[in-house]
Amino acid sequence: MSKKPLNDGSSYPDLKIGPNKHEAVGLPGIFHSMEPALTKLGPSRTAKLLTSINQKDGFDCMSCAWPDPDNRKALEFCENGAKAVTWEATPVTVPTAFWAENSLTSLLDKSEYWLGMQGRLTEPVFKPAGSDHYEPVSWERAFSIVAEKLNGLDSPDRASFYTSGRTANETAFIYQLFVRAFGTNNLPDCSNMCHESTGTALGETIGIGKSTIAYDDFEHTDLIIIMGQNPGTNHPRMLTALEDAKKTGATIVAVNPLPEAGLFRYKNPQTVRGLVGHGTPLADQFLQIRSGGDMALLQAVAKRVLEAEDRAPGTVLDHEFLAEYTLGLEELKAHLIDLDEADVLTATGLASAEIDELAARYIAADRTIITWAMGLTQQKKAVETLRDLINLLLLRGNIGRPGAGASPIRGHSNVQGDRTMGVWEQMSDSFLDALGREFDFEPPRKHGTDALQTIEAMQRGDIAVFFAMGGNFVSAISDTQAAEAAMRGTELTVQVSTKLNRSHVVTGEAALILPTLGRTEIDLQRSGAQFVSVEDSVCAVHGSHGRIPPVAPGILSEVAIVTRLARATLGENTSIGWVGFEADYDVIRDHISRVVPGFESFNTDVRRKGGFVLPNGPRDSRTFNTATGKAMITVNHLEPIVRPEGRLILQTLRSHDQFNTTIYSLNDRYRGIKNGRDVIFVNPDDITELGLTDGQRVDIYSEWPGEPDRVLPNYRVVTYPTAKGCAAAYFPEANVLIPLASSADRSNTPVSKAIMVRLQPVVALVD
Ligand SMILES: Nc1nc2c(c(=O)[nH]1)N[C@H]1C(S)=C(S)[C@@H](COP(=O)(O)OP(=O)(O)OC[C@H]3O[C@@H](n4cnc5c(=O)[nH]c(N)nc54)[C@H](O)[C@@H]3O)O[C@H]1N2
Ligand SMILES: Nc1nc2c(c(=O)[nH]1)N[C@H]1C(S)=C(S)[C@@H](COP(=O)(O)OP(=O)(O)OC[C@H]3O[C@@H](n4cnc5c(=O)[nH]c(N)nc54)[C@H](O)[C@@H]3O)O[C@H]1N2
Ligand SMILES: [Mo]
Repeated sequence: MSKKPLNDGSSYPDLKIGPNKHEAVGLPGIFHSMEPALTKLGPSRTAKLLTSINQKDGFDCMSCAWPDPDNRKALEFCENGAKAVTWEATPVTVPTAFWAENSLTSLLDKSEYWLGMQGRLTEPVFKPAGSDHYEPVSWERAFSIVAEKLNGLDSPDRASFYTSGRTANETAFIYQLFVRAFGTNNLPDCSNMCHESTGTALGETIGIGKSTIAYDDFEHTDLIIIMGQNPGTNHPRMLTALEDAKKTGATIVAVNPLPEAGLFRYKNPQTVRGLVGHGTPLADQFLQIRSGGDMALLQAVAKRVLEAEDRAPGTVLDHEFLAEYTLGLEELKAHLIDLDEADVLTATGLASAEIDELAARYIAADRTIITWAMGLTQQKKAVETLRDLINLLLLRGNIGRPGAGASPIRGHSNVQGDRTMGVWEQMSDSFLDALGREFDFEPPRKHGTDALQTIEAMQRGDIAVFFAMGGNFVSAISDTQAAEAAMRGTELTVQVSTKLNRSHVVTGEAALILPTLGRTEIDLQRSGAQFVSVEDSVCAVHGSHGRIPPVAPGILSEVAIVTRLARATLGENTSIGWVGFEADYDVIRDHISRVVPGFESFNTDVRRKGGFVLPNGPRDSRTFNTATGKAMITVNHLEPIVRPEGRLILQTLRSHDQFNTTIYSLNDRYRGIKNGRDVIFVNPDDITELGLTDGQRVDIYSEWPGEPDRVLPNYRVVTYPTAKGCAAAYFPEANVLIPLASSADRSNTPVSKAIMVRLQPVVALVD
């Protein structure tokens, strides 16, 4: 079995633990963000990059899907955006000699951090079956290798085409077109591991799996409830929106097992007060919930809202809204009468008074927004939890009016747009009809495999070719060892990437790496410099224009890679004009305008400063495109997580210095971690109860019925104010602990936030 990156403990001899922080950004934030840029890029390239990020004529920051305000500041980026940009725009490249010098076997021992630090990929490389080395190949040869393999399959369903959410709209559209013209719906994506639960829950309750708010709504709201989200690290520019909301009088409530720095106080580096003062206090109430307890909390608040209405009829519920736009209120009332407060307290770890306070805030607020991210979506009961979240909003008509709404905060910068463009294994018939009409072919109708199903299909030998448009699938998916074994069982793996990662090292029999341009770079085609577009968390679509010259000659854009692969695979005689797509991305946008609703004047709208906002039924007109035409209030059965004696509920999360599987540095500043990642954060009472001590080294075991225990060896116990009974460790390392079978009901997202573990001491005290 191959060695895992970054988890053998001894790789971090300089690990240091300090106190966790209660405030985010300010001077250290800016300093940390400028430092890597200045040292690697030089001042003039840095200035060009940093003044283009998220500007109306610049490129879209690839660090998250947080929207841009209409009124942009001169520097519209955060520390972590600057890290993402400089990581991509580094002038360091992987030299040709690298491939001869480094065998795949030797690269298996390298960490994600090391792999990423080798620099940008600049030439296509091929690993033939039986060889332990990649070797440079021409682009033409690379495409013919893939095309021959694809065309030799006995069914198109034996190939799978993954997408990571950085891919722009134009690329995503022609990529799914190619995949469907080839004949399969096998289009797994990172969203399967991310906000899939959101899409499932919102689709069936309000008819669209997207946010029902606009950026401005933060300025018009009374109450913002932030659930299962760490904006200080993962969406830092959201802190500015929260700060602005505070100024207009909004109250903020945070629900999280961890006291994340950004939830409490924000020192805005764009303001004098933020630079030299104490910053702005954010959360007015912090509910330190147990992992997986949100469904119980949401039901308990809804029950209190209904009880308040009983006490003062006609004053609490939005009766007009409920009568006109929803179905299911009576069933919910009947269901919640039986909600057992003792179950709620066990599941949440909260006191009744804390829940009373939240309910009182919710009832007092005329307008409420609830935002959420992975703390809610990567749970076994994620879909039900989000259905309960929608119930709570519907009770007081908090959807489809200013300052109110449901707001999933997306992860990857264009993960939402990729879905809009058809990257999904289960696109609707109406989309497939429109696609088939536009390009004169019959798209396949059988649903494809999602991310977990792809690994399972590989295990059965059903997938022979795995093609990835970006990302780092073997590292990002759960059950690392099973996933790696499955990937090795394929015949050909192909990665379109900017930089090296684990997925280039754990390959099928044969493997290809196709280097591509990043979003920061100028993309010159026959008709001139091209731009692409992205959709943010609040459904705004805008252009992204590369600003610096490509890091090396000969790297193709993602669009060029798709069109050339399509021509090599499908032949020149298809009715689809691939050559024209590559020459001029406007041609692609014209096709999109006839296939995807909301994009009718795409080429005009995207050229408007700031872009355009897509139509959204619930937000715009309280139109709910569900099976019944109404917003659905639903009944969801609570199944609190039972924690056996001596076990902890482990969540896997991001450090401040990583982007998913990309590790920028070994520090996690807000949580007090320096020079290492092999730490498990545990509540001090649990440390005592388990007979452990702070600083002790433990092996982390996860248990799954009928399977041998999985283990993550040699982690340092760190005393941390997490909720009692809950622990935390970093992903992707901790993915070894999550069984493939552990996935959310119905959305099939890996349960990355609630893994039952036991800790076994390995050595007495170190340091
Ligand atoms: N700098 C940076 N930015 C990023 C990313 C990155 O890796 N680095 N990743 C991008 C991507 S793809 C995504 S999806 C987003 C992710 O953004 P987040 O969802 O903020 O990311 P996580 O680190 O997974 O943090 C999950 C949060 O949920 C909390 N949590 C865990 N379990 C529970 C629970 O049961 N209930 C509640 N209420 N809270 C819980 C955790 O304590 C943590 O604060 O960020 C995007 N932006
Ligand atoms: N245990 C656990 N597992 C998780 C999560 C968790 O919270 N816990 N979070 C899940 C979530 S929310 C997500 S979104 C997934 C992320 O899964 P992925 O999207 O697959 O992973 P990333 O780490 O974002 O991918 C990084 C790689 O993308 C490539 N890349 C970067 N920029 C570009 C570009 O412009 N073009 C191309 N073609 N390639 C590029 C680089 O080679 C880089 O190494 O992970 C999931 N896995
Ligand atoms: Mo994500």
